[in-house]
Amino acid sequence: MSYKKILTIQDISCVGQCSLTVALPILSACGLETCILPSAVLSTHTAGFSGFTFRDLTDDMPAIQEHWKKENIRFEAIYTGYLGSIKQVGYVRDILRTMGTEACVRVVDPAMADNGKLYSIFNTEYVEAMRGLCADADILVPNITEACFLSGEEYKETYDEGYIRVLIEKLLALGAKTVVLTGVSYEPQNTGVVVYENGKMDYYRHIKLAKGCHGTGDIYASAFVGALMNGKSVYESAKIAADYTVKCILNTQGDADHWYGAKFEPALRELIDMLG
Ligand code: PXL
Repeated sequence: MSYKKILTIQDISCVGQCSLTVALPILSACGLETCILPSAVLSTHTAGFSGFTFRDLTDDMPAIQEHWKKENIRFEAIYTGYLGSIKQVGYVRDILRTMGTEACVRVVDPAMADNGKLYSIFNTEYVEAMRGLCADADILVPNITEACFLSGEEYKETYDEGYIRVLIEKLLALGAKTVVLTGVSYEPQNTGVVVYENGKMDYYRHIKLAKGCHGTGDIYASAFVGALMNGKSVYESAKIAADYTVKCILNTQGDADHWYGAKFEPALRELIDMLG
């Protein structure tokens, strides 16, 4: 595989095993030169810690982008996650449109919600801005909650394939070309990923662990991009990312002190092995 330079745009939560502190090591382990554009710097993530600091880096973005343009820097993939503000979503859309190589793959994880709820700093205006971002995505990687907010469909705990089909169709209508929908569970003991690509919908089913972990959406999306940029198909990448995420949750289960994230580092070797 050729050496690839990719860009990921998401926050630095200094403590909490999510966003860039997860994406950077995972993507590097996958053999990719990983450039970063921090959307914000927080002392911790926002899910469970109280009193976290938040420095929004929106206003730094245009100058950073201008400098990269002057230096003729372009990326073979751009992967976006948790962003800092509505204004920033506009800057990120411009980066997606202008900073890729000709073959650039644009992966958008609309990281803004889980378990039926928006993360604490976001509101309906932010959801509207994220709908716009979907139009610039080659591949959209939402969880079910995010898919509901983006599509305007009601969030449900139990559902059938018809409901998932409607979610996917509405996400495609927003402009995403390919959708990888995570956390799709048709039965209590299993969950899985629905991959919609080129008019075809596939499902990869895997075990559902009793208790999930915070940050697994970021682990999943990072491993997905890592596999994809190693030449795996969208479906194969979705499967590798799911298997890796399950291993990370298994590593963490039973450790009550580790409530804030998943122990993804000990399983990196297995992820590298899965890439072959
Ligand atoms: O994992 C998603 C995420 C990323 N970054 C920050 C978060 C969260 C989820 O709560 O708070 C700052």
